[in-house]
Amino acid sequence: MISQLQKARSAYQPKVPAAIEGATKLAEGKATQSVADQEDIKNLFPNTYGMPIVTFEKGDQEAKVEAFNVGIILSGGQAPGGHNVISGIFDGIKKLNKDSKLYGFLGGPSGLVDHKYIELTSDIIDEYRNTGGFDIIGSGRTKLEETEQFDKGLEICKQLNIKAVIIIGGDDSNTNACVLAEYYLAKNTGIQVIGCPKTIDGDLKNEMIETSFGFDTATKVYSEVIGNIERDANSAKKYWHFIKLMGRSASHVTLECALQTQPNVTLIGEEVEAKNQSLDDVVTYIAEAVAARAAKGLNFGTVLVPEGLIEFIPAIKKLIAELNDMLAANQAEFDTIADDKKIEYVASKLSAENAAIFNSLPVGVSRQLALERDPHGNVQVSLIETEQLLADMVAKKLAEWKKEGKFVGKFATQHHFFGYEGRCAAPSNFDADYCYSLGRVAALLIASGKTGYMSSVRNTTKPAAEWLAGGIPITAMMNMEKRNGKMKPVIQKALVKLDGGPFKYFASKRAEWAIETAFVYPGPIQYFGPTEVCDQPTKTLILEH
Ligand code: FBP
Repeated sequence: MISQLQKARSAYQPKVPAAIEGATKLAEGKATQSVADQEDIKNLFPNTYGMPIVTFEKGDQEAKVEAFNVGIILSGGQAPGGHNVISGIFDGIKKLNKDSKLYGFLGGPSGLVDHKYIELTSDIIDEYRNTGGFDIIGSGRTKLEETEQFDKGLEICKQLNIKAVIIIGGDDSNTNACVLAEYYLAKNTGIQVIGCPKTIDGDLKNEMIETSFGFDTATKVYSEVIGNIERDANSAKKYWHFIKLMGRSASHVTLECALQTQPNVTLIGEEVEAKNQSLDDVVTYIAEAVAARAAKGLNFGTVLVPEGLIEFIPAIKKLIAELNDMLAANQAEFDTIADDKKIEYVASKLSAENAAIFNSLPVGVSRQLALERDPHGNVQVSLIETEQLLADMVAKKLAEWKKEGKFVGKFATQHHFFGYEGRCAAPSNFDADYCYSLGRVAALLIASGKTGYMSSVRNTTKPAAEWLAGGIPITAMMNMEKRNGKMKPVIQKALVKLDGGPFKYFASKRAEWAIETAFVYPGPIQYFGPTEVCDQPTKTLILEH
């Protein structure tokens, strides 16, 4: 059974750039170079480096294209709109030749390696149009980086006569897509690899990729509930709500939600790092806002905390960097240590300075930092309860201030973490249109023989008909970074720019939002109704462009 909304929503026809509605022609721009470390990236990607940016323009007549088969992979965390990327690819390849076929590799990149797949037919695709989730084929976090994995992938592609693999993923997965494209090209396999920019975190973006899909919907869902909490806070007038928001590293989600809901305090990890703040500085900053409102009789408020905050605090960042190197160098020995002795072992291997910081952290936090990593080697920040940690530390500070007469109010807290709630929401009109268009463009890139490209749809603050469609060489987004103790080519992560429009606007308003009750209640995503209610892009996009 499906809900009434899903039923109505399945009939929605996503909007696409006018340029790709009918026949298209390809325009090639100038050669590109990587954002940094050009020599290293060029040496590592001799076949896919320097390719031009390409754009699809309105053409005169539909080119005759032979039927071709495509395999798709969903990689990493869920993001609203994944099903629309897939339906866009499906419609795109069928439009080029109705005998083309789409295969979905199951459970993420491992599906390619383990030869687990299904053919996606129109019956299946129709069930999933405009729905949230990645359940059509499932996702996973297996890292595609070994040549044996690539060769296993090649076997199944040959068996299914697959011309191209599309990897729908974040920065790490698209980096791997490029490595795979390079490998298949170097081996002359004839198999193309195309990437699509996915992540609710919003940190896979640059001049040519304006936003990653899912960010729009997820931040609208979080903003709806933050608004509801603000209204509750303003009604009951007795709690400070500490709300942690997903975004493993960058604080884009938190910043966007702040722009939408105008909470009292918003922490931005990138600023904490730039100002070289300690955990105590952050706690003092929050406590000052609480005390200032208390002085006006306002013993309630909202604090937004980005999930990645901990990693931006310079002292902790240094600690994590040493932990990464130390664990990479001592992995074999580390694996032999009994679980209850691991924390002690880690502390004994750190420099005195970092060991002192490590030992000063609450046990839950040090455990997370030292022991629990995802397959890409990232700290799993979503498991660290920063919102609770900060609320407790602010309470302690305010108790001291009370004794000194610096704080006159009451301080009671509630904690929330919003992340998973937004990752599978039914895509907003923006994400439904954007994702479907990304899929259609990916199909065109394949038909044009491109490999090592990411599907790109730009000009997204304008109506969809005016969006620009094309492809960006993935190598153009790369630089060298240390991962698991080694320098690796990776897509440069887009962090919040402190001199960018969204942060500057927020910074100009936050003093007022801290003291006043300037809350905004955005309400739920609207799928049907006036365009100014239903089709608004994020404030981040508007302020950036
Ligand atoms: P992607 O970068 O793969 O899109 O995932 C992002 C994210 O949603 C982060 O915001 C969060 O820290 C992480 O995934 C949680 O991962 P998991 O789903 O494995 O718990």
